[in-house]
Amino acid sequence: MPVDFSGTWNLVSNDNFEGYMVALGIDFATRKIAKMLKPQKVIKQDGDMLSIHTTSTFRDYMLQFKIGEEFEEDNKGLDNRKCKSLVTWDNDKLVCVQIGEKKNRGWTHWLEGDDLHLELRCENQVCKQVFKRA
Ligand code: VLZ
Repeated sequence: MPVDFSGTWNLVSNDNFEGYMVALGIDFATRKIAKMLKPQKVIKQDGDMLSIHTTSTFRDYMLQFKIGEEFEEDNKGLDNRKCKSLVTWDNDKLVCVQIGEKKNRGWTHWLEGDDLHLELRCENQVCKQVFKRA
């Protein structure tokens, strides 16, 4: 296992979350609330098993998966579109491909110094988030 993402992480920057939400078709009122949020991620990594719990004052999103094994993702509370998701290692980066209605959908996590980085992709939009340990 090249990297351990386990820990509690607080959002410190969020570049183009608006564009990402527009690409996902999130409505205006929800976007207005969501872009003010400072979500926290609680990540538990145990071998190939991962859980990523994103929490905020508005909505939470829980993801559990095994690296290398495709799973159904419901995106409940986000855009609610189901997709087939697969998370794999690309060197020290954890890459998720979310196959479904939206083109080029997925995300990548990696560590840089003490920070957790996340790139969220949908269609032609890229959101870049940085988290620091709580
Ligand atoms: O993260 O796909 O860490 O799922 C934002 C919740 C959660 C706030 C964003 C409410 C999840 C938003 C991003 C309302 C529209 C994501 C993955 C990588 C794990």
